[in-house]
Amino acid sequence: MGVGDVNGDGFGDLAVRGGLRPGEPAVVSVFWGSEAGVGAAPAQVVRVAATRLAGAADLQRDGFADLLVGTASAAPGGRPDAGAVSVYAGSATGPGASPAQRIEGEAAGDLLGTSVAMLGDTDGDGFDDFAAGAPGARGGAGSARVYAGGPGAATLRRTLDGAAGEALGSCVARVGDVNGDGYADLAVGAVGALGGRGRVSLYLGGATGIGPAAARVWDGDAARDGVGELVVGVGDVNGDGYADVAVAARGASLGADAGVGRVRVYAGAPEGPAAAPTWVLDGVQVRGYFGSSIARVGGARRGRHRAG
Ligand SMILES: [Ca+2]
Ligand SMILES: [Ca+2]
Ligand SMILES: [Ca+2]
Ligand SMILES: [Ca+2]
Repeated sequence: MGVGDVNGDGFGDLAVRGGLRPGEPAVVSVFWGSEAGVGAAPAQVVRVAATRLAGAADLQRDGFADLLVGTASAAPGGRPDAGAVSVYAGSATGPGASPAQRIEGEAAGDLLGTSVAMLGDTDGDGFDDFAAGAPGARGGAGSARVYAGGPGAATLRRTLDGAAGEALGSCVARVGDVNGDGYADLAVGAVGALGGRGRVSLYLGGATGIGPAAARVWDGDAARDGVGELVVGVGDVNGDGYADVAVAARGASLGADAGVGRVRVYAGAPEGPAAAPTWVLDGVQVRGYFGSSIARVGGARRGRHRAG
């Protein structure tokens, strides 16, 4: 995945996570970008039990992009599966072998780091902010946490708690600025909500950061649709200056056809995206699980607002 410019040389860099074997650390390899493209050999290798990666943000505004690594299986202080999130700070020599900051799950089974996302600047202070999901917290109600970047370590700014069984924080997503007010916004998935139908909640940024209440919720139609597993900020797909959001339902059935999958795209707008999708994309294959992965395809940023 592209992680921004980690070593500050003006070229975007790339981080690649290797496969996970039980009991063994995964390998995250960082490749420097250059005029000639991406180097063939990694410039730096970090061994961590990584489950999720996020990058392309500068938390301390020092000119170096930083890397987030979520490790839901970590056992800090002997608490199994409490999870952890590590911040690797970019520098002239790269992100360093050990994290600049490590945030640990509070209780066994919290699964903090199941999801991580750099958000951009949610409170307008010039420092990028990030979110991490702990879907196992509070007995499976789950929580999503927003951390504010700053000159030193990032600080916890907001905790969003799910209701019983919701597994809030199954995903957290960088969605950009969906309502064009200059503050980055956040989408959070809860795969267990509504008896397994799943829900995605959209929270708006503002002068005090991400708000405590969802501005919009999008509910799944049926159990096993998988709504809340994957939300992707797809940038501004219709060029109106407002960032747009894709919500996957990879398990969705179409009539009698099981597991075809569906992706709903909600267009950003001054009042935020609507309850109904702007575009609906359906898979074409039974058990094709359309929507298992969604990538933002880059393009020129036009329009009145910076959407990304
Ligand atoms: Ca930085
Ligand atoms: Ca900020
Ligand atoms: Ca906004
Ligand atoms: Ca748009």
